[in-house]
Amino acid sequence: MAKVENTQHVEIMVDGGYHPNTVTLKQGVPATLTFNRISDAGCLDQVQIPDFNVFTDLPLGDPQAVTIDTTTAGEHTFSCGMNMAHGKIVVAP
Ligand SMILES: [Cu+2]
Repeated sequence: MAKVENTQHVEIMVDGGYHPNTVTLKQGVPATLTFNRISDAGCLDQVQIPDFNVFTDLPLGDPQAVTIDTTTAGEHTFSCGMNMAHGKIVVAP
């Protein structure tokens, strides 16, 4: 019997950009992204993921967890509050 992973978790460092800036998640497995802003560089004090109605402030040095709905396969962009720095979430089977 194949091993079943029942959660997935990715940490994204925010330091003037997003590292990594593309995150691949397995469809159907509950997912959490943690945005950890470690630098004051740039204007990344808020992250938005419009497809999931996420608009979260990122206090410096205070990691923020965001739950991602992986029910449906697809691609979703995220960005800073001013839509200047970008990243992408890929939900794939
Ligand atoms: Cu910005």
